[in-house]
Amino acid sequence: MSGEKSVRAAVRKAVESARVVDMHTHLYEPRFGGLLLWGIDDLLTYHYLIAELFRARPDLAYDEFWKMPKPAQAELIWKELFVERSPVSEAARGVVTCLEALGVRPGPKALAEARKMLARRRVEDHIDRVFELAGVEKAVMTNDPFDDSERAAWLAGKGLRDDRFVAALRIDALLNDWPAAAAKMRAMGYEISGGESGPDAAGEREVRRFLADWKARMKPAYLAASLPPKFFWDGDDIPSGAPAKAAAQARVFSRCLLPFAGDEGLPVAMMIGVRKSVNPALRLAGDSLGRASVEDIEALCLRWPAVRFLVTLLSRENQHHLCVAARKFGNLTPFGCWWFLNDPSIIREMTAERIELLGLSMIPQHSDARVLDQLIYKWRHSREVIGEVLADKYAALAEAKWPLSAAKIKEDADRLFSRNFREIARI
Ligand code: HDL
Ligand code: ZN
Repeated sequence: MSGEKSVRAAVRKAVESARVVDMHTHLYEPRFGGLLLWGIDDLLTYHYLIAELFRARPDLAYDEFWKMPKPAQAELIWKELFVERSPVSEAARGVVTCLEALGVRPGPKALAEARKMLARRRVEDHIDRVFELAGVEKAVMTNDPFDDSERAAWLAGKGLRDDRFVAALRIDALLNDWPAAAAKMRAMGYEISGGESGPDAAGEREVRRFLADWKARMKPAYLAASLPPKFFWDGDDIPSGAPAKAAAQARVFSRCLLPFAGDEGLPVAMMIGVRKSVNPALRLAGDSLGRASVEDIEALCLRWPAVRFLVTLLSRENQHHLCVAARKFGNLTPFGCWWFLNDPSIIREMTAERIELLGLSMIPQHSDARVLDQLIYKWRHSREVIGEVLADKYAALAEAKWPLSAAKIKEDADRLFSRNFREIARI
């Protein structure tokens, strides 16, 4: 293969056609009933768009919005962000991409047309169609045993049946709200002894039994937690005077989670930098971000070399250091352009520095889709940008006369979009 034009075309084709293993979503198999969100009203009431509605309508009282039924919320968001204003934000443009891909003529009347079209569709058929349009082979879920409705679904024997969906054992409560997690585990029958500052030795064994029981039930690809910008992971190095919450987090991390992950060969996905509820009135839309300490992540990788860490950080300012840290530790793999970073301008910057510093040894994206249909836009928008960054790199190789083939370019793209994650998660 020679010539820049053919190289760029080959890269675009390889990236557009790569089958994706989407390593972090909030989707569910339809067996989990109402936990799976899909269709135009769920698309429009996505918390990203709710935040943008209140930008457009600062006069709107939060309670007035929250007491509206979902269709009315969707109609208001449609009116303010799609009719009164052009849908240029990433989350709004995403809805337009979905509508067009699903065959709904985009425009001010599209809401009614989309409702009519999707009202006739079975969710199982919609899953087939969306996965096909998005080029997604598997979607890793977010499965939280501390969530009462999710726990009930698993305990009712609603295990996974559709192998397009893969479980992930999400344990934020265990790390971020020890007293509440301990109380829930006791109610589930685990003898969690210890106090506000975390479990004692017997309690640690019970926490590991809890993890083992849910691993057996869910068969997760990895253990996952979202963490604040500053977190504590070393029970042997708790700063004097640290609050009980920090001591509990450090003990659970170093005496329960990490030994369990190491013994079981389970990767640990850490999503770091969330500052929860900076505006509580916005509910799920009310979280913000903060800069994390990559030095802590480096120390963690050094101390636990047998644990495979998948890490995504929420602050743009952390991204370059995370790439450098990954150059130091083979058990650290950066993944995705998460949440407020999942925007073309930042995906471009992050993908370029990752390719330049890590080559093909990283996972460029996950969708974080909360609504099934979002797989379409989150992957279409990301493939466009990631493809452009890769095309520049391969064009530069061609310029330097490096021999390239479409097959090799496809193999490289498949590493980025599925193989790297499959090898780390062993799925
Ligand atoms: O903790 C997480 O998994 C985050 O992705 C949150 O769910 C967040 O609300 C979100 O949806 N981000 O995209
Ligand atoms: Zn998420």
